[in-house]
Amino acid sequence: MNQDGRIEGIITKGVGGLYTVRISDDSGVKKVYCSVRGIFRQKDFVPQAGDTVYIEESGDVDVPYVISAFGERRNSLMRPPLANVDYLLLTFSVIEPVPDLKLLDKMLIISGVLGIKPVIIFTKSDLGQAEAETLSGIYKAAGFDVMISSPENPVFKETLMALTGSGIAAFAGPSGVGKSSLCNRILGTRAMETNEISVKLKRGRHTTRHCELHDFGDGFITDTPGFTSLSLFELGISHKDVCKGYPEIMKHASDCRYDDCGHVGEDGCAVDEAFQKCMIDEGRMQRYREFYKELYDNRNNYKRRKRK
Ligand SMILES: Nc1nc2c(ncn2[C@@H]2O[C@H](COP(=O)(O)OP(=O)(O)OP(=O)(O)O)[C@@H](O)[C@H]2O)c(=O)[nH]1
Ligand SMILES: [Mg+2]
Ligand SMILES: [Zn+2]
Repeated sequence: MNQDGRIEGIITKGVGGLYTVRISDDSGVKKVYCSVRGIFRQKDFVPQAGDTVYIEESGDVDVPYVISAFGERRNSLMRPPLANVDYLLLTFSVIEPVPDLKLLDKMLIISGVLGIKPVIIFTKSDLGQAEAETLSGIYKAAGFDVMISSPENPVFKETLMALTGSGIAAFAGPSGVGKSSLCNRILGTRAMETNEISVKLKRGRHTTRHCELHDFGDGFITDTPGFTSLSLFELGISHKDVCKGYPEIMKHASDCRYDDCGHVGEDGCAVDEAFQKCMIDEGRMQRYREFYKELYDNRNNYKRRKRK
């Protein structure tokens, strides 16, 4: 408890304006239900799982506490909807659904911009061992931590725990890739309903709708709802930030002739030179250039519209 009588906690789940907050006091760790003071609703501020909060007794038997203050956020994500994320477990199946590498690269850019450590997990290697190995090779060579998972050889709890330490780790990725299945195995529960894919829709009935932080080692892990689209422009990401998702490009950037080189065909570009020598994967390079050009054009169109 703080001097002013407030108790510090962390939101582990929020549904319909009611929040579960994990607190620890002399009697140990417990989870309590909380509402949130009206002032935060008026400000259009949306509390998220992962938020540090300060709570007070409300006097209401059904919802015994109220959140009266929030700690500063290190970061906040819309997809998945979470705050203070330390690790994103970017989960993509190698087959069914086929991996959307543009989405994966966008998530890597966002991780880089927000200072979140990404860990890539390619699932369903039982359906495509060769595909899993190819993809894993590409992303490992780029400089990322990559794991391969199948029902027979899932990602081990201990391996993941050693990586994520005391932080907040969140699964993220498209629907139907196996996030909930893996989360259940790691936590040893059936807490997350999994999504049995219907053959026709290739979408399941038990698609995840909420985030909920579960104790994991000294930190937390959460399953999250799947998503299929993401706009870097709408998230305010600049063309200059795209390289933050491409460590293999950043590695060469300091050798480019111009300090502000965009690595999109300039003279004396050391990244292009490395690419010509096959030191950078072709697909990754193409996606980098596509995002860079798209964001550069969007910015200029936006400026032009503002001038009118
Ligand atoms: N063959 C195979 N199937 C898997 C694997 N992992 C999960 N599945 C199946 O894929 C389907 C979707 O799994 P979920 O865990 O519900 O997927 P999800 O990513 O949580 O989906 P959303 O909640 O909609 O985002 C289920 O039928 C799982 O049994 C895997 O490694 N191999
Ligand atoms: Mg799920
Ligand atoms: Zn360059």
